[in-house]
Amino acid sequence: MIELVGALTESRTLPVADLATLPRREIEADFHCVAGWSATGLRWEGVPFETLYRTQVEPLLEPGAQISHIAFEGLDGFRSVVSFDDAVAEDVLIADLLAGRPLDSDHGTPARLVSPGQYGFINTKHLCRIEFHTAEPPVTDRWSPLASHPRARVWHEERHRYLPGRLVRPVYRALIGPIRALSARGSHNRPR
Ligand SMILES: Nc1nc2c(c(=O)[nH]1)N[C@H]1C(S)=C(S)[C@@H](COP(=O)(O)O)O[C@H]1N2
Ligand SMILES: [Mo]
Repeated sequence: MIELVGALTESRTLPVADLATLPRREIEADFHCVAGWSATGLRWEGVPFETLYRTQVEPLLEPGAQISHIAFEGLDGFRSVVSFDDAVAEDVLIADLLAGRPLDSDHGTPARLVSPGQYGFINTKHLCRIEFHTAEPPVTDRWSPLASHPRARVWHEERHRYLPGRLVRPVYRALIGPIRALSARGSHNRPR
């Protein structure tokens, strides 16, 4: 079940199985973790987030509510916040299939956010709750010097809120090796 909550006249729960009954789309995309590894040519399938929004959420909006941010929460408590414009981009999916197969426990079963234009940390796995906000909700790392970038667009290298991407690139470059080695020992963020 995925809970849909926020500036809505009523909350609702969307059974993950209903994703099969909504208009679906397949995309092939590369995936970039902010820490420097990438996976290429992944074939995701699911419901475009915009379709889910227009059909399941918009009819429930509080009168006059303008959604500016959307928070995605996973069963492990992981959370990402996405601006409305980024979330309704055409390649953003609520995906339930990877390479034609249901998502496994490493990659987000039963459903996850896939936003290939944004760094991995935006792509919340194991989705259980989507919140619709009319202003940027509090994020836990807001005042950390290493706070995540609120838009996190890969093309713009928006890694951090306060540090320019180009500046930290050499640091991440240097860390790819060690991170890969650690990941290979069993982190769920293992490169494919
Ligand atoms: N629920 C949940 N989603 C998550 C994470 C997490 O720890 N928990 N990690 C994020 C990060 S930092 C990355 S890089 C990607 C990794 O996706 P993958 O495990 O499918 O490679 O998942 C993102 N989504
Ligand atoms: Mo990541």
